[in-house]
Amino acid sequence: MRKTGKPERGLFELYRDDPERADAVVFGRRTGVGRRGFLQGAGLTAMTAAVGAAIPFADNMPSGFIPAALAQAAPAAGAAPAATLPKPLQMEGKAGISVIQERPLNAETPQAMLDDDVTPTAKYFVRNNGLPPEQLGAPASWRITVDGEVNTPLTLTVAELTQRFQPVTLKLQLECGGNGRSFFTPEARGNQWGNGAAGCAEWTGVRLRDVLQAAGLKPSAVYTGHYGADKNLQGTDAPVISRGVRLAKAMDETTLIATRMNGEPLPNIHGGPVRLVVPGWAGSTSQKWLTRIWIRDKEHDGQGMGGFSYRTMRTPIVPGGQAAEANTQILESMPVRSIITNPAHGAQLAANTRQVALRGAAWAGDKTVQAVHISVDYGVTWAPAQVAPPANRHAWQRWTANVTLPSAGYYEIWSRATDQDGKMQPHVAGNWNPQGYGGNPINRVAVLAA
Ligand SMILES: Nc1nc2c(c(=O)[nH]1)N[C@H]1C(S)=C(S)[C@@H](COP(=O)(O)O)O[C@H]1N2
Ligand SMILES: [Mo]
Repeated sequence: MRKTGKPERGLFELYRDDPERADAVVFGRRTGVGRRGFLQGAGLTAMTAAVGAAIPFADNMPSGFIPAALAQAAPAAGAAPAATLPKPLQMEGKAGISVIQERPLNAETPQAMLDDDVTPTAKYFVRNNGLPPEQLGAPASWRITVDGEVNTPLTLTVAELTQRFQPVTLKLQLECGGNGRSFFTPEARGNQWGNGAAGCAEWTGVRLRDVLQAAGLKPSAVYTGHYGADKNLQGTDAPVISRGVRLAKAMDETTLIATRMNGEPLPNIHGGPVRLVVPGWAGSTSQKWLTRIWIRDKEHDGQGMGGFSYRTMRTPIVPGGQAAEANTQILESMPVRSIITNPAHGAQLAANTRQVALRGAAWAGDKTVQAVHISVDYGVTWAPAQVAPPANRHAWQRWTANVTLPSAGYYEIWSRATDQDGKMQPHVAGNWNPQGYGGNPINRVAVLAA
């Protein structure tokens, strides 16, 4: 959309506010009018000025390409001090986390802060659809109910839960269904997450499977429905969010009812005293402040399972176009994704740096990651990274790679993961859907080498 009456500003602002016009300035073409070729002449001069350095691989930049330095804002230099954050984030010591929304509270981890093998709680993203319960009482006396298609409905206190069932500790990767939403064009509805609505913490709890077996599943049991104690923003009694999973996922031995996170009692902000952890599936299935698991004889139809919420297209539609509800399916296992956690996007490398040691993470919902490939020349050549196996099933995988930059200048480091079935991250977020789930384009980090 052209904004009229404004003077031409820096290319960064132009790309942010009017990418089509910026594209025309840099590449000398108007969108929809056909391609004029590669970046050159005045376009190259403008792009070089905009990114602040020579562009050694400029010849490889395709027409219409928006440099990551211009398309994705770099995090502000220096981590945001905790004191400037909303109270609940301050209390958890989440310095440096990026607040996306204050009510309900939503905050993502800047990608470079996901550099730990196991994500510390102080860095872990927060995704609330409503208001966390305030009066918790004694955590051990919190009750959860299991009912529905079971032989013996159960009501268990957290103390009973942890005494009666075998404790399990696993590193499990959780990701919001909307992670990567900001990469969709046109913009999809919802929090504009980058890649940081994800993390891999160490969770301790009991297997949901063990609890369901104790209740005894009837043959009619096919699905779960999850309920929590948070309050909606409208002040009514309607559940904030109530998702569920197919029984097979509920019975997976890595699906936990968790009471501890990274060796500590589960903090309130992450659902304490007790939550579900359904690794690899859209984070909305991992009910926080868990109060009830309703075993159902059909797909659950709770808050957040209808309309376009947590639903993706069965067959692709024109991006931004009209979507039919009948053409949607509930979001389950998340698609393959890789992130570069070192260096940070926007990093200025020390003078004469030509070898860069990269670190990152990759995960693929229920699948494992088979490979991560790296390119520093806009995708013309790709080299494999060293990908570690997951610490346990459904943990994310860490990867490392070394790249050589031929000279000083502006570079983009790209990472692209491939899952065990050979599915790769696409160049741009694909299968557009109204609420922007499953956006997993290749990761691009801009760096300047002096
Ligand atoms: N009760 C309840 N559980 C919830 C939510 C919520 O709003 N209420 N949000 C869900 C969503 S969408 C995600 S991505 C994860 C986020 O967990 P976190 O805040 O611990 O990172 O919690 C899920 N569980
Ligand atoms: Mo989410």
